[in-house]
Amino acid sequence: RQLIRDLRAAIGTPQLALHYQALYAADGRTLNGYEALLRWRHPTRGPIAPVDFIPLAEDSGLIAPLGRWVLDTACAAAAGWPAPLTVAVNLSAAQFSEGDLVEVVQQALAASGLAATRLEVEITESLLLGHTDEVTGTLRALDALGVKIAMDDFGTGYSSLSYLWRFPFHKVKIDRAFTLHLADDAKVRLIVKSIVSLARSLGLRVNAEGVETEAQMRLLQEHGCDELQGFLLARPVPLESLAHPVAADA
Ligand code: G
Ligand code: G
Ligand code: MN
Ligand code: NA
Repeated sequence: RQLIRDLRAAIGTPQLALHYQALYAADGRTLNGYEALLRWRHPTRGPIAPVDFIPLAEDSGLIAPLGRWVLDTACAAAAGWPAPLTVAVNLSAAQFSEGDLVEVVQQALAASGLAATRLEVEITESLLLGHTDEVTGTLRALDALGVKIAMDDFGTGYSSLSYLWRFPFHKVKIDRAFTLHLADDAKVRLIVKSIVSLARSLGLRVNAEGVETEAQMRLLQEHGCDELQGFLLARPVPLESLAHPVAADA
């Protein structure tokens, strides 16, 4: 398809860029780091959302070079931020099937000089479904390097509880569907309370996604979430637009 050819040609050009969305501590002020989010501005079609082109990349084998570019670019960006700010990168299932993901991550870290502990990878529950064996070894190897592993979109997938037990997660990201209904649905508040309590007892940190209102932020703080992310606090922006705190001597 033409779009696949266009995507292949776009890798490494300004058409493809990472935007960065700030992740804040529960106080809503202390910056923890950023999530890198891929953006494609097609020369004639304009912006195309990741949900529309990532599947194309996965089916066409382009996800390997694209995923490598994302990791290289995100690590290089984060190496320019003051420590201990982190960068979170989303991974897709096809990247685990390539078999060389650990090497790709190591190369991105080595080339950028970023400490492994400042890189976080985000994977979804659905990614783990049916891929458990090949993913287990890879996640253990990433964990051994010091890379942090977050479960993205938590609570919307399948069989999430056994995944928390079987894989070396450091963080769960509560899906924004929960945040959306937090203020008007007592059941949702109970679910969030249970997720936080479960994560706590397993030693995991809890991020809440999709924070759009002050009321949501307050409830998430009251429920003991460790990290907040959402348009209320920051939208994803290009690297040049980040206003993170500079090191004291800079
Ligand atoms: O930024 P936006 O809401 O459009 O992202 C939509 C989806 O695309 C999210 O689920 C996000 O995880 C995914 N996504 C964004 N950037 C990347 C990326 O670099 N790699 C992969 N595999 N998924 C991404
Ligand atoms: O699936 P994942 O969590 O990686 O998706 C991240 C996506 O969520 C990004 O595309 C980002 O643009 C989007 N996002 C981040 N914060 C908010 C928010 O407060 N509201 C909504 N609707 N989307 C958000
Ligand atoms: Mn994510
Ligand atoms: Na998510």
